Amino acid sequence: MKAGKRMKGVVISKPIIYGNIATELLSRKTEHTHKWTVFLRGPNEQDISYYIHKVEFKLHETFVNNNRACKSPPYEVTETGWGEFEIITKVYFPPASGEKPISLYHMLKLYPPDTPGQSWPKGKPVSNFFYDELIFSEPTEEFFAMLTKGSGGPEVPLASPEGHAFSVESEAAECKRLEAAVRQVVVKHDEYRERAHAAEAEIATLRRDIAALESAG
Ligand code: SLL
Repeated sequence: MKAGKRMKGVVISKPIIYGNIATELLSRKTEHTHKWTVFLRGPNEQDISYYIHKVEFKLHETFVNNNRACKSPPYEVTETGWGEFEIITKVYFPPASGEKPISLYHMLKLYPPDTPGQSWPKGKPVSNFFYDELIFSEPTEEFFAMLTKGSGGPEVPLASPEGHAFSVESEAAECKRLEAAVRQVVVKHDEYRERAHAAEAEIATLRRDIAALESAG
């Protein structure tokens, strides 16, 4: 289908969460060590299928039928396996959108982070997922209508209740942390510049002393 007229100057962004959770298999019948799920979803668990045509998850070649397609939600694949690898998640949009598919790259994580002195509780799931935004620049009129239909609810939760890692509140907290880090960098930068000036002045004095000693000798 040929895509229709594009809307000049319009940009729409859609929040998403993608990544994986994994749990260690405590009783093993094969060489498989973990059960995992890789997923793409809305940050508020909301329906995102109204602007998505299909999602493909490309797994490692060691998996049977390693290209898994989901034509409807949930956009996820659950498997068991023994190793970590990069999963390519290809998101397709409706034909009327005229949009090319978008590829997201995710490293499947099975093992908990190294925390010296602390052991990871047996059976506790490991998770590795990210907040991102799909940006649609100058969508077609048809796609604009789909993108703005939605479910009407908030796309990103305001606060972070249990299980919601990403919210307007956590974004504001992250901004504050980044601002504090920038302020610290500026302070350190000034401090090092002053030290460099002092060292340069000292070098100049020492050079003068050497020159004076040499001419005296
Ligand atoms: C590694 N480079 O060596 C990675 C590859 C591949 C993981 C990991 C297959 C499971 C099955 C599976 O888990 N592959 O046999 O169905 O760690």
